[in-house]
Amino acid sequence: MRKPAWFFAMPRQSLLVLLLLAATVLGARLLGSRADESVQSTAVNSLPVYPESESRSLHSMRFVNAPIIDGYLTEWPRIESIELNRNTCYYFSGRVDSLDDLSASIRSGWDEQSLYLAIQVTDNILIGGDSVDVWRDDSVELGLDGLYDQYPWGRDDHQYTLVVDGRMADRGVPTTSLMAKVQEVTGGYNIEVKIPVAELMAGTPISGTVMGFTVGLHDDDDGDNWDAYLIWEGPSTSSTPELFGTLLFTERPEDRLIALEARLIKLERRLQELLAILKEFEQVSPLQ
Ligand SMILES: [Ca+2]
Ligand SMILES: [Ca+2]
Ligand SMILES: [Ca+2]
Ligand SMILES: [Ca+2]
Repeated sequence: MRKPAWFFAMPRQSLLVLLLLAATVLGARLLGSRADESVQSTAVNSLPVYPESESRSLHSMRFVNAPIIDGYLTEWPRIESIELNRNTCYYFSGRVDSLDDLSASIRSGWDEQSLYLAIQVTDNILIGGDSVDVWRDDSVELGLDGLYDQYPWGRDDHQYTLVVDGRMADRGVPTTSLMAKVQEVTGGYNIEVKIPVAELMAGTPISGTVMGFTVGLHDDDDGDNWDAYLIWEGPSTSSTPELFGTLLFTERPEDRLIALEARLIKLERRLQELLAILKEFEQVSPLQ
């Protein structure tokens, strides 16, 4: 690549100062990150490592390795979960005979690109595909207020429906934005879903990001319309984000360390690139 004239005209001292400045800026950014890490570590450490889900909030755990979206949940750690049933829900309609009839366990994880959910639904009779409307069959609804602004109609707001037969919708309209897989199991079905962060917020989440969140469960045991509907937090999964619970993005200190190491490797590569440029400059332009 040809270098501009000013590059050759630049005295060696100035060039070294420039490189030093670049290294200082990169170092400062890294140290800043470390400072942030320290503050955030304190926040994380003040929480139990894997607490039971408290009312109205679920901790979403940072994943170093993204789960494979195949409906099998064996790679998911035993992290905090929401236990959703007729006794724990905020809203309930219809008839639920027992926990075997309708209940669910929900876990969540995240990385910089995606939000992940593992949903294990207990439902003794599975009905999918007999109704056109996704909410009239066995299905899970995820209500998300990505910006946590408690306004329900922004681009950050979604009501994703995942049906036992694999259909996916956003506010009842079929969507291809998600990656999800359903596996029927004895006594119910499991769903593994990956939601692009870009659907929910600008930029990337960090430990400490908060989103409005709730989960709904529809049960159909005899075809036609649903028989029961329950919601974790709020009377609706689409229009009442002010009554949603929250999803709290967090990470374990050991995962934070792995992420920091990856950033250090990146920084080292960038410094190597700068040094290579300096070496090339010295070879091309004799310095005073
Ligand atoms: Ca999996
Ligand atoms: Ca919103
Ligand atoms: Ca059912
Ligand atoms: Ca139905």
